Parts: sequence; C-alpha cells; structure tokens
Amino acid sequence: MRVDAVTLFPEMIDRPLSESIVGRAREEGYLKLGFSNPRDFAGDRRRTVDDKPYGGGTGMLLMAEPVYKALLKVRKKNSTVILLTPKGRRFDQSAAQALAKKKHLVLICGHYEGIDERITPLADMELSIGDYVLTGGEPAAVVVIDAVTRLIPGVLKKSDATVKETFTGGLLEAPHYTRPGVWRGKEVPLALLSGNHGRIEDWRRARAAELTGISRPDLLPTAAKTRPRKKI
Ligand code: 6GU
Repeated sequence: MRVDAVTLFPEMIDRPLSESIVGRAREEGYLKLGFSNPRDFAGDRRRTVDDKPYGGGTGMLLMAEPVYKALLKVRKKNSTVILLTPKGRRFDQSAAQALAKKKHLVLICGHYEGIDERITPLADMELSIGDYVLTGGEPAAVVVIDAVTRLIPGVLKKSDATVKETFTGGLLEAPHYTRPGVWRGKEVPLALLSGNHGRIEDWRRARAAELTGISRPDLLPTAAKTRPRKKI
C-alpha cells in the first residue's frame, strides 16, 4: 500500500513510523510512505501558509491554495483522500480494516485552528481519532497509518494475531501471561497452564466478556451481534 501525508511537519509522522513493526514494513516494501508539504507550495517569499479567519476569531487557518497544490502533487485516480480533523467520523477498527484494502491513501493533516473549509469537499472522508483536540492532524495520521499497516497481509508474521485480538471480535482481549509461572507471588491462571485447548478457549472467552463488561460496557451490544450465541 502507498500512503502520502499532506503535512507541514513530515518529521512528526516519519520518525515514529520508522520504528518497530511499521518501520520494518516500510523497509520490506509493504508500506510506501511519502510526504507533500504545503509550505513548498506557498505563494510568497516568506512561504506563508496560514492566515486570519474571515469574520474574526482566534488562531490562524491553513490557506486552501498551498494545501490544494500539495494534494495535487500526490493524488492519483485511485486515491482515497482523508481529511484528519476532530470534526470527522470516529476512526475505529472497522475503519482500519476498510482502509487496509485501499491501494493509495492521502491523509491531509490540519494545523493551527484548521483548514479553509473549501478544502473539505476534496476529501472522500473526514476522520477523527477520538474526542479530544490535538495541535494538529500529524499524531492522528501516525495512529491511522499504524493501525492500517498492521492489517496489510504479511506485515504481522503470525496473521492469527489480527483475527482474535481486541476489537475485531467486538470484545476486549483476555489478559495474557508469559514466564515465569509465579512472579513476585502472583500466579498465572491455572486454566492457561492446563494444556487443554478447550478449557483455555473457555477461560479466555469468559475473561474477555467479564473485562469488556467492566471496562467497556458500550461494546457489549455490538459484541453480541458480532458473535451470535450457539443454538442449543
Ligand atoms: Cl484527526 N485532528 C486534530 N487536530 N485533533 C484531533 C483529531 C484529529 N482526532 C482527534 N483529535
């Protein structure tokens, strides 16, 4: 997959996505990440990209033209253009799965107080990563690219890891343990040591349901739909 970010601060995205699994996915060619900087398309000698909002108000806005030119540099016929903004639809695991099927994503990162509204119709969708306000769309771009990259077939060597995990089944995951079996007096649950796969699965399902009820009860109705009960 190819992803291009339209951003004034490419380093904010490039650096965190050079580490760990996504860094390796880039080295191995699963993810090709590029950048287009509106600053390179400013119209004046001082390379201005922001201006005051019409009608007054606090803060500065990204001007439409430099963002538009930066977008045109990377947009192709098959691109999915995404505007990152706290006003967007909430990004979740099902959105990540849908985006992982695309050939080319272009992520437009707002900064300052936002972007001139006339840019919005150029995007296929607007996404937000949660109900809080960031200084810019770059950390959100990192989140979206990370979540999508790990779903590209081949990126995770154990592909099973994307099937049973948190959210995909609609529930939080059961807790995990590794050696030692007793750590500072705390024991690993016996079911996990039993070697009995049926018992281990039952234990995990029960803990997942219990944990979801405690931490994220809002997920339970969806989980019920996702995994219908067996008929008796
Ligand atoms: Cl995508 N952008 C900004 N600036 N703030 C956010 C966000 C995006 N998602 C949540 N908060």
